[in-house]
Formats: sequence, C-alpha cells, structure tokens
Amino acid sequence: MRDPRYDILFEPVQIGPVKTKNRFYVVPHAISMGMSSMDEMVAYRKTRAEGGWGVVCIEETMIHETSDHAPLPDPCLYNDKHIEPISRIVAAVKEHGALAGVELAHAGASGPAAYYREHPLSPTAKFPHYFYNPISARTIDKQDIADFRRWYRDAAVRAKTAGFDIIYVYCAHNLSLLQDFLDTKTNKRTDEYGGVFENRVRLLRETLCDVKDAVGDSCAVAVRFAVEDRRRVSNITAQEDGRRVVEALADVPDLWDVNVSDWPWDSGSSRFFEEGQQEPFIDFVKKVTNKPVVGVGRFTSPDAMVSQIKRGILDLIGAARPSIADPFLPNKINEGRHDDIRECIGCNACTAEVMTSVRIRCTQNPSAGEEHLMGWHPENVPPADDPDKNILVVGGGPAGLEAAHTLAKRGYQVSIADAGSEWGGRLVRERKMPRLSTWGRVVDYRVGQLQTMVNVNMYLDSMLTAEDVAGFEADHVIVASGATWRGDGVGRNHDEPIPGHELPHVFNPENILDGKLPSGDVIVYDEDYFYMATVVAERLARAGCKVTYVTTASDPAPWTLNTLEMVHVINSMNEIGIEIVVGTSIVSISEGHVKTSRLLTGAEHIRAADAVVLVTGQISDDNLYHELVKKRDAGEIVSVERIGDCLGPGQIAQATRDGRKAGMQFGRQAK
Ligand code: FMN
Repeated sequence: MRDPRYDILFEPVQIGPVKTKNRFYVVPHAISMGMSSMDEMVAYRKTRAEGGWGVVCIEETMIHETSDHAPLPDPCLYNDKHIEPISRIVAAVKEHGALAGVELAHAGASGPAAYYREHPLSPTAKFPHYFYNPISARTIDKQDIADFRRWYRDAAVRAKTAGFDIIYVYCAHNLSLLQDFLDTKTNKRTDEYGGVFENRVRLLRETLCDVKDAVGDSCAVAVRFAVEDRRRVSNITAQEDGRRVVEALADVPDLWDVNVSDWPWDSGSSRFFEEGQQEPFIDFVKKVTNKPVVGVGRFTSPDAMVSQIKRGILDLIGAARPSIADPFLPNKINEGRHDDIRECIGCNACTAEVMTSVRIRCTQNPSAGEEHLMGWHPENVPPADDPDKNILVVGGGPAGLEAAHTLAKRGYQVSIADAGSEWGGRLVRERKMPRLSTWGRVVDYRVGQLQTMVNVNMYLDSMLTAEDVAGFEADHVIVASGATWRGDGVGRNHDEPIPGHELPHVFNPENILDGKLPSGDVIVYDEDYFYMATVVAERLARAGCKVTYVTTASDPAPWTLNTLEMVHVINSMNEIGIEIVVGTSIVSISEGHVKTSRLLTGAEHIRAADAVVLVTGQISDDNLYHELVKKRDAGEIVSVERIGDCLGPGQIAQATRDGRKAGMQFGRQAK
C-alpha cells in the first residue's frame, strides 16, 4: 500500500501536448548497445517502463553523420532506415503506459565523427574536446547552419514517425554543438551567431523553434540544458549565461531538463557527491519558466523526491543511475515496498561502460544490460527445478549474498555462512574507508532481503572446513570466499616480488583496512589502478601521515577516468596535500627509503619513506574451493563452483554479476 506522503509523486504532469502518468522520469542515458544491438536496447528500455516510470527516454541519438562518439555505439536517426528499428523501442516502452523520449543530438567539436569519417563541426575550428583523434572540427558556415537546422528538423520528424512523445534538443555536458555556440571559449565568431549573448543563443532558439514547428503539434519538445559548467571557468553559470539562456527561452520548449556540465559533475559519484547535489545550480529554473522542469541528483529516497517537488525545485524526478540500479523503483514506492528498493550506490560502474564502449552494467542490479542477452529480469526469476534442493553458499560478500538471494527467490533452500561477524565480505571494511560508505548498500539491500525469507538460513562466525561443508550434505556448494590484498608488490609492472617487501615498515591494504596504520612519511604505491590506493592515501593523510602517492600509470588511479572520478580524485588529493608521482615504479625498499625508477627514462631516484603501502593486486582465497573439488571428485559432495573474487578479484559489479549468474543457472541449462 502506498504511503499517502508519496501520492504527489504519482500525479500526472502535462508536458506540451502529452501527459505523463506520474513524476518518475528516466532521463537520457547511454547504454552502449547501438543500432546493431536493437533487441538489447528494446529489452533494457522496456524493463524501465515495466517498472513504473512515467517517461523513459533513450540516450543521445545522433542526427547526422558529422556527429558520433565512435567507438561508443550511439543510436542514430540519420535517415529513414533508422525509423523502424528505433520504433521497436518506442512500442515496447508504450506497452507499459510510459511516454517515450529521444534525445536528438549533434556532438559538434566533442565528437570526432570517426565512424562515418566525416569532418566534425564547430562554431569555430578546433580539435575535438574529448578525443585524441587527429582531426580538427571545422568552422560551421552559413550553409552548414542551414543544413544543421534541416538535419534537426528531419531527425525530429523521423522521431515522431517512430512514435516518440518527447523529442529533445540536446545542449549539455559540453558534448553538443549548440552548447559550443553559447560558450565564449568555443564560439569566436563575428557574425550574427557569435559575440553578444543574443547571437550566441540564436542557434539554440532557432533549433528549438524548428523542432517545435516540425513536431510540436503532437510531441513535446524538451531541451536538455546544462545551466552551469563546473569543469572550468566559463560564462555558462547559473548566475550568468546559464540563467540568461533559461530567461531568454523560458517558454519556448515544453520541458526544461536541466543539469550541470561536464559529465563527471552531472553523474558525480557517491565518493564525491551527495543525493540532490545539483539543486543549488538548477533551483532558479522553475522561477523563470512556466514550463515543467525535470532535474537529476541520484534520487533514490522518496522523501527527497517529494521535497524537490513541494519546495518548487522540480516537477519531475529525473533519474539515470537510480533507474539502472532499480528499474522498479516507482512501482516499489507505489506499493509501499521501500525495503525492496535496490538503491544506486553511486559507484559509476555504469559510466565506465560508456567510457569503454561496452554494454551497460550495474553493481546493485546485475540484470542491467543482461535483459536480452542473458534473459535476466530485475525482479522475476525462474522457479526452482526442485524446491527441496539445498544449496550452501560459503562467503557473505557481494557475490555470495547475490547468489544466495537469487537462489532463495527461485525457491531453493539456501544456507549462507561467513567466517566473519558481519555480513559483507570485502565491504565490511571497505565501506568504513573514506568516501565509500554508500557502497554498503550492496550489503544492506541483500541482507535485508535474505533476512525476511523463510527458506534461508544465515550463519555468521562460521569458518567452514572442507569436512564441515561435506558434512552439510548440500545439493550444491557455491564458494564465494573472496580475495586478499597481496603484500609482495607483484602487480601490473612487477612480475616478481619487490625486494624489501618483507620489511616491517611495508604495509598492504589488508593492514590499513584492519586499522593498522603507519605514521610519518608514507609512500602509497599503486599498481592496482582503481580506487583502493587513493582511498588508502586519503585514509593515511587524514590520520596525520605525510603521504606521497606513487604509481606506474601515467595518471593517478587511471580506471577512475571511466567512473568519472579521476578529476575529483586528483582535486581531493591536492586539497589534502598528497603529493602525486606518476609514471614511476618502485624498484626496491630499504629501511627509511625506497628506490624508484621513471618508467620512460629509467632514471633512478632515492625517496625517503618511513613506511610504504603496496597496493598492487589481490589473490583469490580459493583453498577451500580446491579442497572441495577434491571432495567432489571423490564423490563426497555433489557439485561445487566458485564465484566473485574467489574466482578472480575484480570490481564489486563483477562479483554481484557472478552471484546472479550462479543463482540463475543452478538447475538450468547453462546459457
Ligand atoms: N546524459 C545525456 O544527456 N545523454 C546521455 O546519453 C547520457 N548518458 C549517460 C550514461 C550513463 C551510464 C549515465 C550514468 C549517465 C548518462 N547521462 C547522459 C547523464 C544522465 O542523464 C544524468 O544527467 C546524470 O547521470 C545524473 O543523473 P542521476 O544522478 O540520476 O544518474
């Protein structure tokens, strides 16, 4: 039963000529599938509509061959051939009573147009912002501007023919030709499209009017506009031109979808941004326009959503990541099932997918992106082949908990045991490290679910031996016993242990996670390349150590480029006073110092250090698994498999995916 406090979230909203059934709005977000994976795209969007969202948008959809983000496979509406495949997404979304939206886009100087090998366009010639392709975007001339307007109109008509209800003009993330016109850094023109504000906003106004003219009779025309550029000093701020754009075009679009630029600030990870973090930038918009406003902010709490609406900040609650993590979030709020909400943890495993051009994934929701390929549904699971079968899961971390939950939902008798005194495996300690507390939701959600299920037994403080497991007489054993950080320095750059790693002043993440901290001048050495070394560095700096972060990579924590965190990681390390040394390997460790080597030149250097923390890799804790394999071969247990970090240490998103896979495949034909 719905809590009446949330009734307001289920009110319909009129957007131009169309009306939503509620205020839950899936904003455009790329899923990296592309036109050649249409079945996957259909299944992904359909699942969000099924989960109760009033609007489901598809991502940046390119209007012309002069614009793409190859190798990222954007959808496109370049020509009439694209209408039919895209219309299949629309039909699937509408089947569940949602409105379908499409974000028509031209990337301008931010897209190298590499797929079609065209020349990208820019208000003023320049290299693409975000790609290293050796091609300069050329200055768009008057004929190009006329063509550009025609491409937008034609793409809008195609979108209408495909059945979309909401058609966007895209002007955000510093990834749009229209935004490049607004920005004085990228627009140096001296004609009527450059110079004073009225000139710079001209093309956006013309495009919106063209699209309205073309499709506005039956489709709502939205603009996605980033009111503030948070990456760099810019004229686009919520006080200056960001505000003036909204004032100048106030009632031109039917809907304002407002956010901030660049992407690492818009999809800011939970390590650096709270729920609702965009409010101070976008809160003026509703005061300026009479049209409905949608905004974002990793909203998972219905109270926060209601507050946004009641305080007059937003009319519609936009969500990308919360809809990835829980496609059924609206239905669960509607049914009063708040404990069943799989809250986004803000880890940005999803953005890493776009950045690396592989299909979408999610730590909290392993079915994201697997709806078609694996046939996984976020809520529904196939029933047990035999509900009397009992399965033992050894290890209560992300992989084990997910496997146990999936199997229990399917109806099997599930026992899960962990050697520790708290559920969560690696997350027991990691969630206590700086900035990682939100990741604990991975544990809280699953433990909360398992504790309500009658077919589940949960055992903490249970260090099981192979004999214990055999004595359990389970029909199947899943080993999810995790991994341990290694302390010998073997990593991406070291195939052999680092000399001196065994000295007493050399630490590894296990020590830091256990609260055993060094003091004085500490070198944190990173060959892991994701979050752990920088988190350790921050932990030690906050404990009073003078920290130097050294890595063999050319950037600090390079994988965090993909989670959109690198810029924030670097800024925070600078703020805390952590020295950053890149492209440098530790050759050996002695008491009081380390010998380092510059990777490119081989130049060696002695650095003073009271202590060293080696963050170079993890080793699977798979002894139990191997003992159980022997028992299986001896006929003492029926079957055994290993999952998660026990199989191969990696991201938590991989662990939950492994858990889901094990849970889904037991008793069924392997897919
Ligand atoms: N915004 C767009 O305007 N177009 C996109 O194609 C797009 N792709 C995204 C892909 C992913 C995986 C994510 C997480 C975000 C993307 N965004 C895109 C930004 C989101 O629409 C949204 O503004 C941002 O994630 C903040 O909302 P959230 O906190 O609800 O995730």
